[in-house]
Amino acid sequence: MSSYITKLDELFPDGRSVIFAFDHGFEHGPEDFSYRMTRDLVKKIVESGVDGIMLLPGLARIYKEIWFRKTNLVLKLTSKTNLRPESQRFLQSPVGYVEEAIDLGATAVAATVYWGAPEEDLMIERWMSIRKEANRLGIPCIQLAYPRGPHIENRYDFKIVAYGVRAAIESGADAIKTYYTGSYETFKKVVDVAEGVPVLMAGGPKAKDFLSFLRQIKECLEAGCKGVAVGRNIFQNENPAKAAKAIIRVVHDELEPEEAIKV
Ligand code: FBP
Repeated sequence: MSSYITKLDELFPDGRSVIFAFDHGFEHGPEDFSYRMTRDLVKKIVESGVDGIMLLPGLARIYKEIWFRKTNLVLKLTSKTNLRPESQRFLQSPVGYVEEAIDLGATAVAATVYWGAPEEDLMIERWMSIRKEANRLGIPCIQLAYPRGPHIENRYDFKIVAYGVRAAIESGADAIKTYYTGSYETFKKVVDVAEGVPVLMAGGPKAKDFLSFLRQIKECLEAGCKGVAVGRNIFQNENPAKAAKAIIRVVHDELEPEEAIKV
C-alpha cells in the first residue's frame, strides 16, 4: 500500500477525523484571537485529543513540542492575508514546501484552491506542483476546495460547493475540506460527488450557539462526511478544550450533540 494512503489512516483513525485548524493569524490576522499569545490555548486543544492540527510552517516549528508525537500535523502550504486589497484576496500564495512538511514530521499537507476565482488557473498550477511533490515524497494532499470569486454570489450554494468538491477529486485531492451547505439533503449531494474521497466540513465563523454547531456536524456526518476541520468554533469558544472534546464525542463516539455538550 502506498505510504500516503497509510498516512491518511493516521489522520482518520476510525475512518473519521477531527482536525483543529489554526492558520488564522496569517489568513485573518491576530484579531481572530484577540492579539493574545496562543501557546497555552493550542496546547490545551491538542491535549483534548484532536486527530490533527493544521498549521502554517512557521507556527508548526514554533509549536513543535506541543504537537509532535501528540497529534498529527497537517502542514498548510498556501495562504493569503487580509491586508491585501479585497479584490486580490481570491488568490492563495505558497507559504511553505512539501519537503519542509516531511522534515517537520507532518502526516499530510494542505492547500487551498478558490474554485471559480479569477486566478483559478494559477491556483490549479500551484496545487499541481504541491501534489506532484507530495506524491513523490509519499505524503497525502488535502485540498481546501473553496468556491469563491467576485462573480460567485453565494459560496455556500450546494451546486457551487459540489462543483468545487468534484473539481478537487478530479485534480487529485486525497481528502477535501469544504463549506457546509445548510442542510442534510444538500450536503449529501456534495459528499456523493466526492466518489468516496473523504470530505471534511469547514467550521466557518463562530456559530451563535455551540449546540447548533454540534447539530450541524451531526447532520454532515449523517450525510456521509468524514469529520471536521474547525478553527474559530473551537478557539473562540469560552472553553476551547471542552468545545474540542464535545466535537470529538459527536464525531468519534457518535454521541448526540445534547449529550456531548454536557460531558
Ligand atoms: P474556521 O473553522 O475558523 O472557519 O477555520 C477553517 C478555515 O479554513 C481556516 O483554515 C482558514 O484560515 C479559514 O477557515 C478561512 O476562513 P475564511 O472563510 O474567512 O476565508
